[in-house]
Amino acid sequence: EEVEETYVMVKPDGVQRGLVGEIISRFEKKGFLLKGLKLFQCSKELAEEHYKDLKGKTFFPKLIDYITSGPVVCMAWEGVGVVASARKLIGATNPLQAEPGTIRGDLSVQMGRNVVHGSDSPENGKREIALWFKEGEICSWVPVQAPWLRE
Ligand code: YYY
Ligand code: MG
Repeated sequence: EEVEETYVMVKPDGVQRGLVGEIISRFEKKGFLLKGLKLFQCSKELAEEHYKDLKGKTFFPKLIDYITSGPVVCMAWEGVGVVASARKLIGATNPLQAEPGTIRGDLSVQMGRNVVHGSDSPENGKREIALWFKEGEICSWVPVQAPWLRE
C-alpha cells in the first residue's frame, strides 16, 4: 500500500457538457486528496508531450485537436493506490465497454469523447503532474477528515 500521485484531467467535452463538478466529486467522495486544480487551455506542444507515447498512432492528430479544442480541468490527486483506483473509477478507454458506475461508463459513448484522463502508472502520474502544473500550484495539506479515511 503505497501513497501515490495521479494526474486526472477533465477533457474539453467534459468541461463543455458541464460535468466538471460531477467528475471532481467522484474522486473527492472516494477519499482521495486533491493537491492541484485549475482550468487551463493547453497548447498543441503540451498536448503532444502529454500523449508522446501515442505519437504515430492513426488517431494521434485527432486526439491532439480534441484535447486542445477548449479548456480542460487539470487535477493532481494523492492517495494509497490512487493510480489504479482512479483508472477503475474512470473506466475503460472505450466508453461503450466501460462498466456502468464508472465515469466513462455513465457519462460518455465515444472513445474520441471520453470526458476524462487518468495516468496509467505512478511514474506517469509524477511525470504528468510536473508537466501540467508549475511549482507553487501543488498544495500539500492534511484534511480534517484524514483520521476517518485511514486507520
Ligand atoms: O489511458 P486511456 O485514456 O484510457 O487510453 P490511451 O490508450 O492512453 O489513449 C489515450 C486517448 O486516446 C484515449 O483516452 C482516447 C484516445 N484514443 C482514440 O481516440 N482511439 C483509440 N483507438 C485509442 C485511444
Ligand atoms: Mg493513457
